[in-house]
Amino acid sequence: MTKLKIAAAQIGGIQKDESREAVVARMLALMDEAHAQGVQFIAYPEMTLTTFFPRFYVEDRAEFDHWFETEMPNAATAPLFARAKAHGMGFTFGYCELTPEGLHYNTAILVSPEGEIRLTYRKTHLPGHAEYEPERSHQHLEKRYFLPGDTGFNVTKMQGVNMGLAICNDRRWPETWRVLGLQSVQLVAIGYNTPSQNNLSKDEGPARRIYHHELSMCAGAYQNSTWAIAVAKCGTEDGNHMIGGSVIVDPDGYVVARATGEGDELIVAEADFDRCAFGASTVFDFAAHRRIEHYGRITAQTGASQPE
Ligand code: ING
Repeated sequence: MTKLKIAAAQIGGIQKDESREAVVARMLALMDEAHAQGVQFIAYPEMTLTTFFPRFYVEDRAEFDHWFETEMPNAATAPLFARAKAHGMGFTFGYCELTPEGLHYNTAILVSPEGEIRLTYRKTHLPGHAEYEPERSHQHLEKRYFLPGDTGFNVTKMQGVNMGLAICNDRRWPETWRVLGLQSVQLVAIGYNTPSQNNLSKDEGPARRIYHHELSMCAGAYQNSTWAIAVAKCGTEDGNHMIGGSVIVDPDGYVVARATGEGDELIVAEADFDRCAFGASTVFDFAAHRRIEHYGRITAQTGASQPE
């Protein structure tokens, strides 16, 4: 019987001029609150340490290198590692990574209760665009500031649970979930920063954004018999609004916990990971039911072809 008390630590807006130390203090407050409730694993959002700066255009990308971490842990985040170790808590959070080779990634790490970085994941699916596009109501320049990740989707056994990571837009792609599912994942943690307005369509506002966010999370969890945590950085950052809606989803695709606000907020659930086994051994028994001889297009094609 493997059970863990798991939590999503939703983070409200981080303003451009807010220091990493101030953000880490907010993260520590949620970690302490989680510990008081017996939480054993806590997930923080994508790019937890800084404002969502890909909304801003800058000609010389090097001007934005100050949003990136060149080592991890570092002075600003060491208190987080120390507190988690003191609490015996596993955790994950996202940050912007600048490697010694000068490569920029949108990264998330999985850290064991002993303080060991067990997974480094670099965001695969970068939404938006790389150049300034005036026709958009706001910019979304992740393709300008980050490289597509080079890690792929991996699973590691931590605290007795097969855990995997993804980041934000990744949750919208079934490939993300299935590659993790094919590694027997039991808990997928996904941080996100999702603008509440589509920058090319006035028809797509917060309600539809929340719907598609939950649809993606519930379908992914159900179709791969896994628990899932989606944790937002949300609310307003320098006048720009992002949806909240952090959720914890069970292996049947049901939301078992949901954030109610758009600020710093902890949501908690008791996860019984033995519940993954039923789906994985019946309707989603991959070995018994999948027919890979018919799936070739998924890795042979990037874009869609047209019928004759
Ligand atoms: N944000 C958004 C996300 O995928 C987005 C961007 C929203 C793309 C809605 C497509 C549709 O949640 C990030 N950071 O990926």
